[in-house]
Amino acid sequence: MAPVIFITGATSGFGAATARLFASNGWNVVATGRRTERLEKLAAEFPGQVHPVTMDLTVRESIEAAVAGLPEAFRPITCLFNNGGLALGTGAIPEIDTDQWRTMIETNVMGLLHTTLAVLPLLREVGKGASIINVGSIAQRFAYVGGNVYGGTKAFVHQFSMNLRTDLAGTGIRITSLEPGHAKSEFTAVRTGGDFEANETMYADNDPLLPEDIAGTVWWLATLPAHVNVNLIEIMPVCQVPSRPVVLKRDAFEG
Ligand code: NDP
Ligand code: 8X3
Repeated sequence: MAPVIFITGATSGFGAATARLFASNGWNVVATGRRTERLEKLAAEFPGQVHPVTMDLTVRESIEAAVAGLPEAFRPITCLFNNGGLALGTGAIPEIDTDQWRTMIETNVMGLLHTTLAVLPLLREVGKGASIINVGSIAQRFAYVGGNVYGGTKAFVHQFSMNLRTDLAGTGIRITSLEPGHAKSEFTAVRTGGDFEANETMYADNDPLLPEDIAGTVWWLATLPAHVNVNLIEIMPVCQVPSRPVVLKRDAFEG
């Protein structure tokens, strides 16, 4: 039977590129997300190889139903790509919307947890060589104005990945926290509430990571020899440069 990758957020960006790469290389793909039409289009590109499932990460029952309903050929899950997620809003505290905070936490944190729990029994059946790849972000380590809760959810992903390795010791399942920087997808359109022009501008005069770069990294991770675990990968485009913390002048302080 073909190995299977279970992908959250397969309707766009990293998830869609990863689905295409794995399906092109003979894997069976469980492609999940809320936008059913996009999933069906993806499935039509690879007849019989992509199982599209409409699934909302913020609804636990939706995740459990997706896993329970998997056809036999899509049950030996060798890789779980916990990728679905989002940032909402760019405001600094306190200029924020707490509903956006809740959505980010329910999606990036609770959605990832519930998916992991639901898929775990199938990963354990595969055992040695199986892997979980969790998408964090450089926002978990590098602070920026407006990154507040988004960065917090990704810090959760980082530490949860490390803790999960400890809990699953002896199962043979590898776990990686994959932490990308500036990458072109629909991320900025979602963050700005649907501003696709802002999305284009963000990447117009620079060379960001592309979804295919992330897909290639996921492929490398999933196909490493079974005894190798990469704990974390922080990956940026060459055009993105880490910088040191800022120092405020005295007159920048209130009062
Ligand atoms: P996209 O917006 O292009 O893709 C996000 C995916 O997440 C979509 O497929 C979307 O599917 C899915 N998703 C969002 N909310 C839900 C939900 N409630 N239920 C199910 N699926 C959901 O962005 P990216 O490809 O860039 O994002 C993928 C991951 O990478 C995210 O976790 C993001 O935080 C992270 N990331 C992105 C970076 C970037 O610069 N682009 C850098 C570092 C990390 P649908 O809307 O159909 O449900
Ligand atoms: C997305 C990267 O730095 O725009 O996770 O938040 S960043």
